[in-house]
Amino acid sequence: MSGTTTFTKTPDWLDWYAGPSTPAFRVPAGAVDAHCHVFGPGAQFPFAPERKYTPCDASKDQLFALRDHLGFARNVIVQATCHGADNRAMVDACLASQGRARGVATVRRSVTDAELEQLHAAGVRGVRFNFVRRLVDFTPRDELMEIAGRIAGLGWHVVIYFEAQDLPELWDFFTALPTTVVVDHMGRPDVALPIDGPQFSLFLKFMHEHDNVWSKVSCPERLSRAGPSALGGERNAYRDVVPFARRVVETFPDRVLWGTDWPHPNLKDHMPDDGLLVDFIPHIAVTSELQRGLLVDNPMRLYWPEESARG
Ligand code: 0GY
Repeated sequence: MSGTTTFTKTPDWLDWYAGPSTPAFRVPAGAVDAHCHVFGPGAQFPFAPERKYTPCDASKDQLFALRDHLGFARNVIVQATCHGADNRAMVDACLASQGRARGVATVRRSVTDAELEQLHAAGVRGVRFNFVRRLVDFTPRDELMEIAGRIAGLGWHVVIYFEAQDLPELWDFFTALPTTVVVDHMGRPDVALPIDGPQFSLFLKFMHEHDNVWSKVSCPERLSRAGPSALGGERNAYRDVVPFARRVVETFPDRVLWGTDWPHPNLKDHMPDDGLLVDFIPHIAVTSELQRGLLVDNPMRLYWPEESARG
């Protein structure tokens, strides 16, 4: 027996977009793609038994090729739920990056201090707590709070992923976290609702009242109802998400991050052209100063503080 497991993708799963276009927008020198993943390859890094989906392979070399094609300098590789708390694929990518990737891990209460230190040495700077029910099983809050207390000592932060309708119920837990807290994809607002309505206002209040809370203004392709259709030939996709992301960028310019979300797990309707996603950036960060904060200064402060001018 070779011991190698082969995996079959979840039905209807769309592979990542091969041959992405060259963005019209040139990201500033030193830009960081602060939300992306690696999947396997499954033959080398098997997917976790408890996963809720089986992805296509998306290797570190393919991620680094995309980084270079889009003009980014660095990546933050976020542990995807299909790998559970087995961080080996993410760690392997960080170690191979020659210092150009940091990681966000998933750990369980049973993780040892030595394992946390190993993750730190590999480039991990945060843990991800996922509250999206289609992606993970429930983890008791006391377990998560215990992990947060332990990783706080390493100077790490907590990345949280949740759906907008769950913020009220999660508020007390989130606001008790002892670290910097980074929200994935603006807390997944329903962009068909008014930007000044109760749902998005609660998210803005969350950031206003807690200056340890940051947000990724990522994933327009997940949030959009309008989809990727371009207006008049302009590279102007996902325009219904623009007011939401722009509001967050302009209100909290020092606490925002941006990422491709490559290889875009769980998309079944359309797979974005990552070049078009980069061209979303100047619509939400409309000055070069905002763009520099979003793409360089903020992620450097969080993930490479030792190299950051403002660290
Ligand atoms: C994302 C979004 C999703 C999936 C995951 O770890 C994951 O499986 O994050 C999703 O399905 O919405 O940020 O990649």
